[in-house]
Amino acid sequence: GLLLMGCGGGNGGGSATTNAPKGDAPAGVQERKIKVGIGLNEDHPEGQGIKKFKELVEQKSGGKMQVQNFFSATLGDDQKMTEALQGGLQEVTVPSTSPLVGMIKEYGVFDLPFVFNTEQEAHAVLDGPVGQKLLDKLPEHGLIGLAYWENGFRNLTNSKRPVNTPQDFQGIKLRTMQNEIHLEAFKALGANPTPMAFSEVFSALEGKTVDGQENPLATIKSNKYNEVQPYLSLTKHVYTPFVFLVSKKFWDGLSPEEQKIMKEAAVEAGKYQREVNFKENAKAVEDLKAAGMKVNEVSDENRQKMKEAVQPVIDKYSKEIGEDLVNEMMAEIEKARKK
Ligand code: KDG
Repeated sequence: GLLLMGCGGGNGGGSATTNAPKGDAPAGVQERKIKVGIGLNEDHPEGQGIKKFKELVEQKSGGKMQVQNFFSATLGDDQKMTEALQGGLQEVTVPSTSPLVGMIKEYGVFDLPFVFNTEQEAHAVLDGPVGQKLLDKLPEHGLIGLAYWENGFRNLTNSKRPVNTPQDFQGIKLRTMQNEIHLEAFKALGANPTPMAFSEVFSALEGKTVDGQENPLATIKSNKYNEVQPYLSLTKHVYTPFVFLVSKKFWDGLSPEEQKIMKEAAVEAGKYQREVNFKENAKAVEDLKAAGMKVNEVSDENRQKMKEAVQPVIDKYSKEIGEDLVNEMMAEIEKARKK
């Protein structure tokens, strides 16, 4: 399970710094090598998050636990890295939850379109009992989930036209993540979606294999999609998170002290990562406009019409995922809205 046992009260040499001699490591901490891989690059808030994770783990372990970060899918895409964790060939990855849905259908709650209105609502669900229930499903698949990080609200870019209404999706060839709810939702809107691993997206856009893609602003900016996509439409059609995954094979070999260091670092770096993401998002639209993109807002009325177009998909997948879980999530969102 995810509970950290035997941590006792103190954390030994918890005040050790990165440069501390290895002898100062807290009790129960050995030399460890931790390979962390993500699909995004090091400027992206997720990249900054794993840099923070490295700093924290090395600090808390007195330099004994060494983290090596790999950006831009150099170790592979989300699915491949997740499999590498299951096989014990890689220690950590922080993928979108969406490609995990083929393995654990309940993660599909985060793929239902037009469910969250704000980041705060999403955080309340992710950091509450629904989020924990989903993390608890990972160990039987050889994975340990330590925290949710933020990817965020996804927006549409394309080379055809500004998208304001459901009709505007008509015929747009769209890359989606490898997730059937996304595929079905974009089909319902009249687009022509095709699933593709993240690392292939830029060249697919550049070579016009697809007309568009959808991702949070920070990704559109850090991956320079503005160079190959003239239109950005602020559809905010779905909020998808990242989940911080550790190989269970690796985790089970760690001492309780080492597990505590990993867990604390993943949670602390996650808080930092959400802040970086928030700041990045706040200025991304201006930056992308300055880089030449034509940006359009989508009115509440048109967002509502888009939601109506995908409602059959929401209904279908709410049943498949399990209506109890979906209802529990909706109740959590309502609670967060009243705050
Ligand atoms: O590092 C995460 C990326 O690999 C990926 O999850 C980004 O949202 C993403 C996408 O569109 O594939």
